[in-house]
Amino acid sequence: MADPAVDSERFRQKFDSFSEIGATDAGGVNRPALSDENKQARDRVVEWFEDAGLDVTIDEMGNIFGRRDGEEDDLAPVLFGSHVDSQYNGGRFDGVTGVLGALEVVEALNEADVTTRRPLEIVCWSNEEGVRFQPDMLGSGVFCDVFDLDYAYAREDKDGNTFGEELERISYKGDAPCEPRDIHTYFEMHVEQGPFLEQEGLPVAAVEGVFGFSWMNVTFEGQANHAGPTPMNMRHDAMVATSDVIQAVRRITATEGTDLVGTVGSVDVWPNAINVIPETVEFTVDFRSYDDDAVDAAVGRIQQEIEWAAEREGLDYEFEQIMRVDADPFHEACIDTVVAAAEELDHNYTRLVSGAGHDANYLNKICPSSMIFVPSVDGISHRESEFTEWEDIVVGTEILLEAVQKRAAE
Ligand code: HGY
Ligand code: MN
Ligand code: MN
Repeated sequence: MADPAVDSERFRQKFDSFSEIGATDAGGVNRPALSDENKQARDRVVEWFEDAGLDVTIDEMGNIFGRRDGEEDDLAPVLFGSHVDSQYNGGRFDGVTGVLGALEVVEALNEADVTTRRPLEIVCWSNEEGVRFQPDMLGSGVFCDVFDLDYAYAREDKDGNTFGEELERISYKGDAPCEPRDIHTYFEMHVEQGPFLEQEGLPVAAVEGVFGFSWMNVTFEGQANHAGPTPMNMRHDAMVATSDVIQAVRRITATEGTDLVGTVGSVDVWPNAINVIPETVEFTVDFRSYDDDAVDAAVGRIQQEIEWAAEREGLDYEFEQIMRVDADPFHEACIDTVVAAAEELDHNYTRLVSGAGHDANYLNKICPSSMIFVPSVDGISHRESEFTEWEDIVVGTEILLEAVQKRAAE
């Protein structure tokens, strides 16, 4: 009997047809969590999981699991997968590479008629991106007891729709409990979303851990007034305070820690009119670092900057830290399994830390976990032009196949 092998053509046909769901004209995808396009993607995942002979379960958070029996079925499974929700006008490789890569691993084992000692489960997590419903990694976060179900169901998008309502609307509010259970190992293959693999000319990385990060929401409340007659010393301009804080984010990243990054990615202005002094500005702040002390120091400093900016402008303000996930090294034995797989398959590799958050951040709290990265062309992600060379995805999937078999034999 032949060894299980990745079938590049079979995998690529699936990947290319999956990329047509919610496709944008510029070559990306628009499949935000629980949207109609996300439902179409989910339906396709369920269809393909079933076609591969998997026993499909949907849990209370809409996480989709496909189970493949092992010889000793009562042993804790090896779990592997990622997500298919996307950014608004995001890339078609983010998340999907890991879900369809996991499916290809199952197809390869099916084709070779191999039954692993431990059962296998592949998974598609809900709301990893956190753009429509904050915070991100919500489905895996409830699964790992980081968030409770009621909190998750109550999260609202900008139109006031709740996560629970939208999950019901797309018929993915499953019955299976979404809670921690005994998992032997979690693997996640994902595009790097940064420049390092391409710069090193390498096809794959064993991921050693993920940055810690903080997501914050800030609202400044000033006074709308006419942009013409209102003297400058009588203004309470929420936009001026916001611009002070945005500059402070950049200053803090230059002076706290060594790998700290900071972003103000979303700004909503009211009434948002050319001749009206902005009354309300609501914006987000995202700080990340592999050094949690640097993240905490940055959060403390930006809170102070927010207070000072409000005082200067005579504004009220609200500050909320909506999520804080710690920097976590992955499990050494799992990292070593990925390295051993790369070496056995004779692929050059490196070891990297992830600046992007992943569901593996949370799985790492309940079971030994690690990740496999494949390169992002020009280091681009969260943009429609996100791209990864197909042969790199095949290399990553071959390593995932090998690593899964190793851990499933333990
Ligand atoms: O924000 C992140 O790093 C991930 O895309 N949710
Ligand atoms: Mn992702
Ligand atoms: Mn992403």
